[in-house]
Amino acid sequence: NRAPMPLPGVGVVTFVLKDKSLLLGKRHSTNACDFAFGLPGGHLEFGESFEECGVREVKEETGLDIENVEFLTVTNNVFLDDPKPSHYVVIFLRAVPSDSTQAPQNLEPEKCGGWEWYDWDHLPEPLFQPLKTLIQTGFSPFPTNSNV
Ligand code: 8DG
Ligand code: MG
Ligand code: MG
Repeated sequence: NRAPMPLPGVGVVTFVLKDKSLLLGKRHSTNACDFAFGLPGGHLEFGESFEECGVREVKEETGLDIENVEFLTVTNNVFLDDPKPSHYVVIFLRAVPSDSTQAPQNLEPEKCGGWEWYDWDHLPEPLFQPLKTLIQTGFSPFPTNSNV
């Protein structure tokens, strides 16, 4: 008669790339005065492809339309010691804005303090932990032989 084991969640997040910049949002955490910079993204819905989920979440959270959506990598993020323990398999995608002049909008102000383009060489701090961990491995979301 034990409680069922929780299952890991699946998150899909997207590096939206513009020149040498990427889109980051200031996430509010459960602790009201706490925040971290994260990518647009959310939970994979039943029946969705990774790309469909990435396009949908970027649109819902920022209003931006994206294209050239590509899978980059996947990480396993286990945070058992957090106040609210979590386990997410996170799919990282990259994409470019369909219209590079379109400005991001903060469509979920209860979750996010706003979206901005940040230069890859001057990323804001603190980064959301799973993103920080990935970047610390030397990972770059930019295509190797081009400026996006
Ligand atoms: P939804 O209801 O819109 O589906 O979900 P959401 O409220 O937008 O979920 P989210 O927290 O933005 O993303 C789901 C999980 O993905 C998040 O709790 C943990 C994981 N995740 C990472 N790294 C990142 C990241 O850089 N950005 C986002 N948005 N989520 C991330 O592990
Ligand atoms: Mg989200
Ligand atoms: Mg969302």
